[in-house]
Amino acid sequence: MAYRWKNTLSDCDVTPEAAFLNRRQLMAGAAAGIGLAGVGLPAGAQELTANSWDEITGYNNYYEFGTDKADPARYADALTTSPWSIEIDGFVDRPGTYSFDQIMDKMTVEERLYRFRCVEAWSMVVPWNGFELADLLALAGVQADARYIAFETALRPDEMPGVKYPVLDWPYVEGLRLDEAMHPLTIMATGIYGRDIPNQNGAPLRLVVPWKYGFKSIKSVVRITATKDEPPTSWNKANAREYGFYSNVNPEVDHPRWSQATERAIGGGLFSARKPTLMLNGYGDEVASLYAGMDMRKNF
Ligand SMILES: Nc1nc2c(c(=O)[nH]1)N[C@H]1C(S)=C(S)[C@@H](COP(=O)(O)O)O[C@H]1N2
Ligand SMILES: [Mo]
Repeated sequence: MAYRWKNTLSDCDVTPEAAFLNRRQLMAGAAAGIGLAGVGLPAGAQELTANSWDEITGYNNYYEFGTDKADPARYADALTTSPWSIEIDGFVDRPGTYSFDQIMDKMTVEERLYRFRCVEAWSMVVPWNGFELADLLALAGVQADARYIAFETALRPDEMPGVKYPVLDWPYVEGLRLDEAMHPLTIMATGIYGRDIPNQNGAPLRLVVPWKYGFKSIKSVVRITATKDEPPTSWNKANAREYGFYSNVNPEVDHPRWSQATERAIGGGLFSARKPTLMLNGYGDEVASLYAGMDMRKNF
């Protein structure tokens, strides 16, 4: 992998996990509740143990490269991630093509240790590096008329062996309500363990919305559009009965074909027992107010 962009850690190239963990230990001595990632570290976050680099980068969903969990790690190397640019359009003051480097010059990259819960009922804990989506949206200047943000993944048949199969209606698209997109927990991830994010995890930058099922966290984003209407989303288009627009993690609303009450924590060997799934994936204190008065069963 080319180290085209340095994330926050400088000493991580050799032993990223060790460097990260040492740093976390140092930070643990600092006053709890402030500093490090600020709002990005909810109460109890210090108790989270990150999954290993190998787990995070070896067990993936990125259907453009195949539907097996090992396919992205096998095939995503073919994706050209440099140069990269994002088209930002729709209801914004400064629409246009923003190069990845141009964006990174302006953004503040920080560490965010987040729970990650796939709708398939497995989970990991990932030490992302990234910046707040709100800061990128501010660069483009979202207009008062906008109510949603739509996202699109690159579509490169020459580089993506999976897109010859009509598993989804390519390109992969996703969307958030504007207030969800602007929430400080919502980031664009550019790294993991202080290293550039690997292709299989969505290089060079992907959305991460930690209180929603993993499929909302769209990878390798090439277009961001501010819209008035709720944008179409890939899994909803594929099966509207099973996958809604909101897709908030909710142990009380089962998938039509399986329970969402518990999850299988990837890794951990003997200790990889199922654990209870938390409402809004444990981020309720931060985001429950976004859904006040909304029926989470209807708006699943
Ligand atoms: N473009 C694109 N983005 C995607 C997907 C995909 O297939 N294509 N899979 C989603 C799903 S179902 C999950 S669980 C997460 C997986 O992210 P990870 O491989 O980094 O764990 O990516 C999401 N983003
Ligand atoms: Mo997923």
